[in-house]
Amino acid sequence: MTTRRNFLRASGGALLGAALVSKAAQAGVPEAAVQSKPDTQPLLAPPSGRPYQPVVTLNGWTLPWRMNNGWKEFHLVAEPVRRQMAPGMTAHLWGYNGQSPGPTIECVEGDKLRIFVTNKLPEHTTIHWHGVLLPNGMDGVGGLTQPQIPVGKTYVYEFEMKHSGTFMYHPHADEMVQMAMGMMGFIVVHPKNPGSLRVDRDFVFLINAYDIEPGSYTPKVATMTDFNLWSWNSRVFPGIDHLVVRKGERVRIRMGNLTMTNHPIHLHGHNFTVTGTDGGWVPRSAQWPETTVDMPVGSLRAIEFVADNPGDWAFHCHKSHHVMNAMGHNVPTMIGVDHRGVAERIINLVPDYMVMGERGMADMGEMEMPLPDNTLPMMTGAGPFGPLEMGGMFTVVKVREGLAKNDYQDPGWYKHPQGKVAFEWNGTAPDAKRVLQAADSGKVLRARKPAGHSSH
Ligand SMILES: [Cu+2]
Repeated sequence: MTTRRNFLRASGGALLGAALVSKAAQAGVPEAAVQSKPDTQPLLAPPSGRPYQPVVTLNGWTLPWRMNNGWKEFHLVAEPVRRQMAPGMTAHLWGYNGQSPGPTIECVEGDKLRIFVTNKLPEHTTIHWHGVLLPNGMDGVGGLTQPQIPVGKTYVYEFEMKHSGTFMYHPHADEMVQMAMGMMGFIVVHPKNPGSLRVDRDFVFLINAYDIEPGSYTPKVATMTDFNLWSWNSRVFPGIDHLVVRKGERVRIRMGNLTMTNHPIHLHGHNFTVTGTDGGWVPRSAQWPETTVDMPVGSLRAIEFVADNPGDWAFHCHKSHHVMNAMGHNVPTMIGVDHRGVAERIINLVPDYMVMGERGMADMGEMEMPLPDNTLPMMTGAGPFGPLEMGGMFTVVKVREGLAKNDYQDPGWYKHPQGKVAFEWNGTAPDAKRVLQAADSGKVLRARKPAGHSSH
């Protein structure tokens, strides 16, 4: 006689059997997805597991997973990669699954993660899960909590994601070299309740920096502070994609800093609050308005704002040397130095000789200078009104009316309403008394910066 109780027991047994079969069938390591493009990839809506609102990884992508008996299984492959940092310049870096940074890992509070890590680098490595609260032996500190993963081997990390939030992963083995080579990735743990902490658009990127001689491909790994490429997700202006948002939407931008210095990240046209760090979410009562958030080294910040002001809003690091590309450094300050005459005499001897900088360096933004292979102009980019004169950690938040819900396509430059753009005054102006007379200004301004400065 089949009672309900017996039936349940029997079907339970059958389920267990089926599970065992599938576990055996799936005992292998999941295939490692690879990304070859440096463009921002479309959102990865979760095909399995708990629902959530996916994030947009700026110039990056999210790693697909497979479910296996209640575990979310991911496969990261540490390997040498080629990363286009902006059109015209490619770096030879180390990363994960074809790119630097590696793919974003997205999961949900309460998920059990099994992450396979295969080492295809020429030296050993580990992965540390920065900010994630997990068992000590899963923390990925080479020598301290595990042996380093030897070349060619695969290790497995297993832990439960106990808290939602904003985290990152990076090696804790030969760190100076491996981080200088670009090994890092983002982790987003979504809240169990998809309605809580909800925003309309959620962007993520890591702040990193490289020292790559113009004309070469591989970063100098011993550089301590004097980097020449200040990047977001291993991209520099004009290679960083724009952040496209619809007017009225609530926007979150999550950033992590894995460089050797702090970065004051500034947004124009809006104020925001810091709503989260790698330590968790900030209670509303502890939030205050800002337009710049200082990103300490080894930290993550989530900022949120309502995009209520349409336009093309600059979004950048406020250290002026970090919105420049390579070659911007050992240039003496020539402002106020009159080259006329001298230049003509040198040109007679050296036909390509070029004078720059006596009226500031704005000219460089529009000059087409011959560059060595594989480098980028120091100040570059074109906007609707002229040269942007930028590099490094600079992009644009484009706030537009009436975009579709998940439309991230570049809408082009902002069309300003009539009479709402700064304009030239064509009337008469009172004669302004100049503080410095021309004869004195040269004396006052003839300054020369020391070469090889290292404190920025
Ligand atoms: Cu900076």
